[in-house]
Amino acid sequence: MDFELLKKQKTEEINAFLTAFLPEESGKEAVLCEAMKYSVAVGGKRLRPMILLEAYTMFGGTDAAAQPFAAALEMIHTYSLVHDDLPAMDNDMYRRGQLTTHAKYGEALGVLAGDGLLNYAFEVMSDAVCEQGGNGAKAMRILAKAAGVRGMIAGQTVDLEWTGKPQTRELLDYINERKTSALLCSALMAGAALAGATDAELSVLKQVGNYVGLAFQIKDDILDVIGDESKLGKPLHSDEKNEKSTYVTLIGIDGAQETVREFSDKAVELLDTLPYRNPFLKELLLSLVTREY
Ligand code: GRG
Repeated sequence: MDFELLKKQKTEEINAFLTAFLPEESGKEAVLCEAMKYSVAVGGKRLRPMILLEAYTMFGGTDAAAQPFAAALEMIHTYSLVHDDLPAMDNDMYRRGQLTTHAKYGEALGVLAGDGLLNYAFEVMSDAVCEQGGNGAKAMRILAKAAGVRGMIAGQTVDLEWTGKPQTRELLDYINERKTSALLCSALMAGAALAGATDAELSVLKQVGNYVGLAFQIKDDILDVIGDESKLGKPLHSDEKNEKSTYVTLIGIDGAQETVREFSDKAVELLDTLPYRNPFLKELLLSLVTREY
């Protein structure tokens, strides 16, 4: 089947189980569940859950055991976007073509919906660990560390601290490896771990994810300058507005494009050293370089 069609079908499958894992809008806290659902349902490419599920398949997984972890990862990713959009951080009003959560529900619910998504992700994963056993605890540990204080939250902290100040490439890589690569690495690693991959294989996937994440972030920075707002679903020039250094400000658009290609080639080269194949996953990782949103 054609790659784009297959991707669309897989996205729809993810959307269906993701919605099913979210808390029902009931009780006096219904508005919290509504804001959580809104944050997730407004769109998104579902890349991280898709990568997790594809890594699971690549290493021999055949059942639905990876779904709670894929859903939890998208909840964690969504919480990070919801909090990143808050007035205290980037203060953005639009994302995924819709009002951001705080713009629609107010700042307090923006904070709480993000908190809710992060916490619920761990409820969903710990339920799966208790009910399914297997390698679930290992997968949950991988995801927790990637999202945590030495991972994504560290990247965001250092990013905010250095906003408005000139950055070196080394510092930018430090930020990008944590803010962006960490979750993408964890998607590959958690999926593979659930299917029983060895620590040596997980270490290769970590390097693959790192390159994919760096390429993905630099592409994001390029799109923020020369992308199409209607495709991106958010205004351009947010990095300029927030006085952020990026690969584009450091080495220009052409240099940044070249670096995206270089990192993406390295990712695929490393993926090919593994003894298993998943052509869809490979194409998905390659497609991140040419993406327009
Ligand atoms: C608030 C702890 C905390 C972290 C926030 C995710 C993040 C860190 C900031 C958002 C801004 C940003 C540039 C993040 C880097 C990762 C990235 C490019 C996210 C967007 O991911 P996509 O393109 O988004 O997969 P969709 O909407 O498709 O899910």
